[in-house]
Order: sequence, then C-alpha cells, then structure tokens
Amino acid sequence: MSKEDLIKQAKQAVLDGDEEAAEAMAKKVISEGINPVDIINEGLTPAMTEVGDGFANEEISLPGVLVAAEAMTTAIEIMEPHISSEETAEKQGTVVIGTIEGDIHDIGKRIVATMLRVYGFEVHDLGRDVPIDVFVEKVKEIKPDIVGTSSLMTTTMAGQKMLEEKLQAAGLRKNVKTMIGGAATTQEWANKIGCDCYAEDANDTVLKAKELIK
Ligand code: HCB
Repeated sequence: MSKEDLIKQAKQAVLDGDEEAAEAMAKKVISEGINPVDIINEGLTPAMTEVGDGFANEEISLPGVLVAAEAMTTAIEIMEPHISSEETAEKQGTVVIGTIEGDIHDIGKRIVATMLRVYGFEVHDLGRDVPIDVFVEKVKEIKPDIVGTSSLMTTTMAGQKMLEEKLQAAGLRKNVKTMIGGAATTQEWANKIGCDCYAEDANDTVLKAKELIK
C-alpha cells in the first residue's frame, strides 16, 4: 500500500473516530516501512484540525471529538516506538515539557515531544494537567535547556505567565529558555508574558528549539 493511501486512511480514521481503523492503519505503516512522521504530519494532524473546526462550527459534537482524539492517540501510540532513529542527530539539548494545570489536551504536546526526540533532544514529558510548581521543581532538578508548555484553553494560558513569574522568583529563569504552544497561544502572548519563544507546530518547535539552544 502506498504512503498516500495510508495518509488517506489515517485522515479517514480520525474523521470517523474509528479506533480500529486507526490501529490497522498504524500497523500497516510499520509493516510497510513508511515513516510515521509523514503520517502524523500529513494525515492525522490535518484531520484533527478539521475535527476541531467542525466542533467550533457546531457540526461535530464533543463525543465526536473524543472518539477522533482516541483514534489519533491509538495510532500515535502504535507508531511512536518505530519513529526512525536514522533522523536522530547528535544530542541537541534537554527539554522539559507538559500541558498546563487544568488542561487535559495532550495530543499536540505528545507530537511535539516525539519530534523533539527524533531530532536529538532529551525530552522529559511531564504529561498533562501539570501544576506550575511541578514544572518549577523539574527545572530545578533536571536543569533543562528549555521548558515547554502547552495550553489549549484560554482558561489555562494564565499558567504560562505564572510559570514565568515562579521561575523568576526561584532564580531559575536566567538559566532556562521558555517555549509555549497549543491552540490558545500566540506570538503576542509569548511577548506579553516574557516567554522566549512561541511555536506553531511540531516542525516549528524543532526549528525554534535548535535556535534557542545555540
Ligand atoms: Co477540547 N477544546 N475540550 N478536547 N479540543 C478545544 C481546545 C477548543 C478550542 C474547542 C473549541 O471550543 N473550539 C476548546 C477550548 C476553548 C478555549 O478555551 N478557547 C476546547 C474545550 C472547551 C474543551 C473542554 C472544556 C470541553 C468540555 O468538556 N466542555 C474539555 C477540556 C477539559 C479540560 O482540559 N479540563 C475538552 C476536551 C477535549 C477532548 C478530551 C475531547 C479532546 C482532547 C483529547 C486529548 O488531548 N487527549 C479535545 C480535543 C481533541 C480538542 C480539539 C478539537 C483538538 C485539539 C488537538 O488535539 N489538536 C480542540 C480544537 C482546536 O484546537 N482547534 C478543542 C491537534 C493537535 C495536533 O494540535 O494545537 O494541540 P495542537 O498542537 C500543535 C501546536 O499547537 C503545537 O504543536 C502541536 C503539533 O503540531 N504545540 C506546541 C502544542 N503544544 C506545544 C507546546 C510547545 O512547547 C510548543 C508547541
């Protein structure tokens, strides 16, 4: 089966919220030796964006979003361990990443974490709904080059500002670069809160993370 066919199947599985189809597609990607990164970037992610737009326009219900997210997560979990290490460059730096407290959205953050690993970063993924103090503790403990946060909701963006303030107060901010992302965030928000960088998607994250550690 061609890569294009599998991209189509990936999109359809997310749009239909069909976990079984997502699983079958992901297993086929592995057995056919196709790069999972292409399937994530060209199939799964655009389909999830379409679902998000459908939800915003009230064409898709919340349970519809949930099954789409489950199909996407299933496919990523199967493909993640097979993401090619040939693309893995020499070690680039260390990143601590997580989704801000109160926010359970983690699909995009997971993709970002995976892509950073692929391109040579050591990534400590703290998961989702992560309290700000946990980010601060991890920065103290791991001494990463970058701390990245994800916020998908206007209600959780404030946590990114709080992280800037708490890192300052703990005397840690000068030793770590900060990066934000997620649908609720923008470059303007990054500027406003004094964050070093806003990244729009996983590719942008890798490019900007490399810039930040230079
Ligand atoms: Co959710 N949800 N949701 N949701 N959800 C959003 C985010 C809304 C925008 C939908 C809408 O109203 N239009 C909205 C938030 C509105 C707002 O605050 N402005 C919303 C809401 C309101 C909610 C609930 C409150 C709904 C409810 O219960 N009434 C609830 C949240 C509960 C909570 O968190 N406490 C909820 C629940 C859900 C699920 C569970 C059904 C599911 C999440 C499943 C999961 O993540 N495990 C879900 C989903 C899937 C979405 C949408 C449809 C898609 C999000 C997504 O996965 N996109 C989203 C609509 C949208 O975003 N337009 C909707 C695909 C990924 C690949 O994109 O933007 O996350 P991404 O990540 C990109 C990019 O941002 C960047 O790179 C990624 C890869 O390209 N990036 C980073 C991300 N993080 C980064 C960090 C970095 O450091 C750097 C770059």
